[in-house]
Amino acid sequence: IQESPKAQPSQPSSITVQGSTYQTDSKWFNVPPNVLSATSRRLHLQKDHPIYITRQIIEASFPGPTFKPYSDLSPVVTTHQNFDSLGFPPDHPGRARSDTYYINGTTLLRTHTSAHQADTFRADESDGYLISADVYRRDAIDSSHYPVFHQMEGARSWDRTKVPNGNIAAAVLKDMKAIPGHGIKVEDPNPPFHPERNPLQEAHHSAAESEAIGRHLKKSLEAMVVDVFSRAKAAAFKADPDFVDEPLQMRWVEAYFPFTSPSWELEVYYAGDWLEVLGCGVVRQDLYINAGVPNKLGWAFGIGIDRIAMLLFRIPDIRLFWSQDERFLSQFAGVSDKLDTLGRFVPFSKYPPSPRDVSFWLPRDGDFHENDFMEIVRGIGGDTVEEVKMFDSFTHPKTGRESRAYRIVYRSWDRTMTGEEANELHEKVRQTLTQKLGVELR
Ligand code: FA5
Ligand code: MG
Repeated sequence: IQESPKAQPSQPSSITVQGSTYQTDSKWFNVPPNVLSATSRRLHLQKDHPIYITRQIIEASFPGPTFKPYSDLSPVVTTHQNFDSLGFPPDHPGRARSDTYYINGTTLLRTHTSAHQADTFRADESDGYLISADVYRRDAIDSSHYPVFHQMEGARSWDRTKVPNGNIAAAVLKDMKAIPGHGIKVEDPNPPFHPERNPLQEAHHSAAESEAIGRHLKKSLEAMVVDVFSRAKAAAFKADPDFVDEPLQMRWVEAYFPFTSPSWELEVYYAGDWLEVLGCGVVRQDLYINAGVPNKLGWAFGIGIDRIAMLLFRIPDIRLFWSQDERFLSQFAGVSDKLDTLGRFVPFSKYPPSPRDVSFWLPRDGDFHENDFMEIVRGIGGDTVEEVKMFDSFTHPKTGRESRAYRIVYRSWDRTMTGEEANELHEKVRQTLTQKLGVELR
């Protein structure tokens, strides 16, 4: 059978996720088999898995009854839940099929736990919530990015009609006293809000209210990261009393999200680089208004659980979480029931990498999305692909065509790969690129 260029992976007419069946639509469906099968793994619910343990530890910083935990919401949501309810404009790039896994035109695999914000603000009467879940994104391939990962959404609200004298700022600052302090200097050169980059929601919040909520938010999240690090340090000392750790370094960076303002991201210094661990901000008042609770206001955050787990256990590569190898899983046995037995991950010896390069001319119609390329590589190489990186690109001065060169590093975590095996995978990648993306190999 001859495959037509850019043909989609053979498409089932319906798929079943967590026991529910959904009709697919040939214009939108783009979920490859490896991603679809990951919907049943639910690592955040698998006792003693490092993602589960990390969830437990983060949840300990946001205890009940103030925060109500949820961890069993289906990954299949509507475009309304994932985007519209949060104020994403119709042309937002995150909606593109190059970035998001669609089942049909109105149904997708959630790209973030924020997809449940609007519903939870509407249904939940408590002062706060935590939502842990698997999320799905077409994205780059390297040691901290994987198409399936885990997030925890947290939100904390105050009700104007329920605080003394309706004074939100005072109530928030009073509640802030309950958050453990720390002596660590955090880089935060950002003003509490900025008229263009990070505006105060003037129609709804006073400067004092927004500032108090922002301070409560940052203090809560810093306390959580400090707690994670002190547990990681204790684990390391147990393993090696001479252990000397790098001091914890954190910094706040201004950010933009359609559903918070002002907004920030928190970065932690890890393995020689700043690693973004979460996004957060003061909730857009429209969300509360649309949820029928206009008197509430507060903050929300979304944290990458996998990234925190990497910091906690010093796990060097995000693919390891998907390993079913006993040498990996047995290292965490029993920890969920006794968090103080937490140990540090002992990496199994690294196998040699097999880097292979591929260079090609982009299609003449200019229709090339890097994530399509990433997915083909992942679809063929699976978890043996460690990293895909562009190392050269240029435009031909006469023809105007663009050429790209990528390095693909093949390396398994559980076994030695032969050079031949890498060659075979790479050859298959090269062929598939021409068939499916219409590129011309060089
Ligand atoms: C969001 O997803 C927002 N929903 C976060 C948010 C929630 C903001 C509530 C405001 C209020 P972002 O795309 O930056 O934001 O992702 C949040 C975190 O998920 C990142 O900081 C990172 O830790 C993690 N993350 C993002 N992409 C990946 C990936 N491909 N693999 C692993 N972790 C990832
Ligand atoms: Mg981000």
